[in-house]
Amino acid sequence: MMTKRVMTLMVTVLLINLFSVKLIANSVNNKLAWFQDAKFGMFIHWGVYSKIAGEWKGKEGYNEHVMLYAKIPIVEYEKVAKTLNPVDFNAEAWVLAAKNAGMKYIVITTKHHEGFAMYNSPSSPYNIVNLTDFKRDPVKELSEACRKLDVKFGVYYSLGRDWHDPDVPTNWPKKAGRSNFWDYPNEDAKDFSKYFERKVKPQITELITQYKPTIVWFDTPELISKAQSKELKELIVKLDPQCIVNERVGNGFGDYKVLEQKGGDKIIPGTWETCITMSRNWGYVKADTVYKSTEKLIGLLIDAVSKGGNLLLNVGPTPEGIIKTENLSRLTEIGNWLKTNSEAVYSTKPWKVFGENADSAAYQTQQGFKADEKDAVFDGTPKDVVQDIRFTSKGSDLYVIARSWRQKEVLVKSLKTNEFKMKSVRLLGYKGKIKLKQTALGTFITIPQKAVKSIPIYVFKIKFDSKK
Ligand code: FHN
Repeated sequence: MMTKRVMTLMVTVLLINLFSVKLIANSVNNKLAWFQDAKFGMFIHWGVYSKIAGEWKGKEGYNEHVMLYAKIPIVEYEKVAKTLNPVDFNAEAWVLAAKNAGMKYIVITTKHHEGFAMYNSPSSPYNIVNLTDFKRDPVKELSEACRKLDVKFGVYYSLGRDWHDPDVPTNWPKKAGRSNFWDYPNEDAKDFSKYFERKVKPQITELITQYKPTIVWFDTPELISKAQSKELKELIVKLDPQCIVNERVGNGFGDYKVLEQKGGDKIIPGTWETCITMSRNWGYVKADTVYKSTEKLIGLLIDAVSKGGNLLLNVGPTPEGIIKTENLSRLTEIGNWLKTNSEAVYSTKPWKVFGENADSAAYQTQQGFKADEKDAVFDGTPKDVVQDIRFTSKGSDLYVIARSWRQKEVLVKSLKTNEFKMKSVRLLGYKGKIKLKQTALGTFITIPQKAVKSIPIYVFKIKFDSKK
């Protein structure tokens, strides 16, 4: 028979455990709060592959995976690495481009699958400061520019692929599918733990201690063990408890989910981000001319936010350190759109539904509807610029976002007379009165002719009298 004292002790221990779990959960939520409000960031893919620019020995069609697809021997790839010299690199210019676009954070590739460190890595001499004539540390300069301009700074790190290291086996999409089997043919001899101890832990430690990132963005964690993911996450938390880690640290130890080259198809609970290219590739590819329109890019941002997520939009700077005009012009236009409409994006939450998609009838009868966007084969993002509606909310206010709307009238089926009594409706960026008619079908909102924009994405802010 358990004594009263033992039972009291057990209940106390249980309560302490419950309280500490709640504390940990709260601390994770607190450190994610800025990220959940930020909604929009810049992804930068920049490495030796940028110098190769998609063309190797006269053959085109490559991208940041060129070392793998062209089976470039390490000794040859190192020769290219030595020539990297981004003389036009200007960290503040990059950060200003992001900030002016309305982006709140930047994540840069500090080591992609090629294994080359784009920063001063004391633990690995295969890095830009040590090996090239550039001699400067671009990651240091970017982190300092971010701090100066109040943009959060994040580091991307390729965890389960490193084509410069002899001990990185892979299993995607099959055994050795993403390994360096041309320099290191014996896949079974590769010991991930040696790479993990020799390169991963020292480089993550130096990245955090040298640059104090607020995000560690891991990639391709395919063969990392649960214990290693846990050890890596604990190492980061120990070095900086405020640093957030994406789910690609592996085995469920991340702080937030990642989608890639696609949007969610529903409201996704928890904290998440989708990363999407502005053109066809992540890294700079000379022949890449397939850029998404600004209308499409804003549509992708709105779609992610309406489902509770962030958009990490990618640019691939040139080997000289320039963000291309095609990127900069779109970033400026996105920033201009956000100057008018940002209250419908930042610090918002999903509404009861994420939106209303164009029904096929309405879709077919669109006058002057823009032809399908010809997107890159590599992208999973929707191929069309579709006229539809997305919702975001802030407190009791509702934002109705009519995307790619080319008709005079917007029908919001979710706002039927018998469900909501509206106190006010206004079109962001337009001072005049908005005409609307509430019916049992939904609410018809007229877009004033004077308010028609070249980028037809309109935000109506609705305040409610009271919900019935
Ligand atoms: O193979 C990489 C790819 O090059 C790029 O870095 C993307 C970005 O999320 N991640 C991997 C593909 O999932």
